Amino acid sequence: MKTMLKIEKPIHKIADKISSKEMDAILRIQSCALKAIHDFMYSREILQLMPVMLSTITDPLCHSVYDAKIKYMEQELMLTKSMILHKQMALMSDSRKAIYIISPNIRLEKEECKDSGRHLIEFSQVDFEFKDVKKEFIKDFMEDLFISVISRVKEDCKKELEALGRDLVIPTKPFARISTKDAIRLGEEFETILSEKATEPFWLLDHEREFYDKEHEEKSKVYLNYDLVYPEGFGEALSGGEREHEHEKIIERMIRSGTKPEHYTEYLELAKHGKLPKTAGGGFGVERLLRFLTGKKDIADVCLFAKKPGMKVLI
Ligand code: ASN
Repeated sequence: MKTMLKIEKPIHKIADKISSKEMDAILRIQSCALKAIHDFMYSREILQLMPVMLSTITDPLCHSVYDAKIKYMEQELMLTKSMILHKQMALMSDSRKAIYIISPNIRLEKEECKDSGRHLIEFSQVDFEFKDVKKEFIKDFMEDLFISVISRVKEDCKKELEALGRDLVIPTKPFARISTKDAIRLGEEFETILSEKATEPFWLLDHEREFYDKEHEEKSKVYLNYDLVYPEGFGEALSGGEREHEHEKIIERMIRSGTKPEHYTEYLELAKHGKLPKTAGGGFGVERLLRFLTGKKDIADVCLFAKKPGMKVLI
């Protein structure tokens, strides 16, 4: 990897940010939002798991990033980009119906997205997965979760929101649903255009991501996927979908997307023996949620130790 890393701020400016009153307010809102998420998950009997951070496999992602690998003795291990495949495997037990993880992810993003305001090379997502449910169930679940988080923050963090000049609106269910097949008429930047116009969160549906996406039974190239998008230009909040679990279909999809099956030997072995359950789920970034809740333009402003693409890591 060529090193052309820039220094965003001198270390004393970073120290000012870390110790600021504004950061106190932001962290209090983060704490409140996480508590609301845990309470909601507990009330729905969703089991919390601990994160997987190293494995032989991880999410290949549908956009290109630098690989993050470490060598442990004779083995190369990947740092987790998302726990999607492990979430599916964690539901192999008959009695386990739903799980979630506050999952740290490493995605060594290309420099191009350094000014997006919403990319970090290290972040955490709230990653959840259910067995034997369809996409409508997940959307309904997520809408309830999102409304409960906003309501709690509005109620418990009045002082902090006021200090940040943020007025949060509690959205109404059901959120609007838009097929990406229709949205694409607005051009490549359809997500940004729609997000900037929107005053409430909405769903973008049907697009392709990776070999783990389930394809519509009758409509080819329509996938049972959903992205939740924040209003006011804050962009993508969550991505998720119903998952493919049948060996032959996974292989077919890997071949279609140029993914090498030999990199996923044990995972595919489980699929071949019919061990992979039928699941659906999604994940939303904690820092992106906090950026939305606090109304900050730059995601780095809501993190104590932000690591932005293309920037030198100082501490
Ligand atoms: N967590 C996402 C999902 O469950 C995957 C991702 O973040 N790439 O679909």
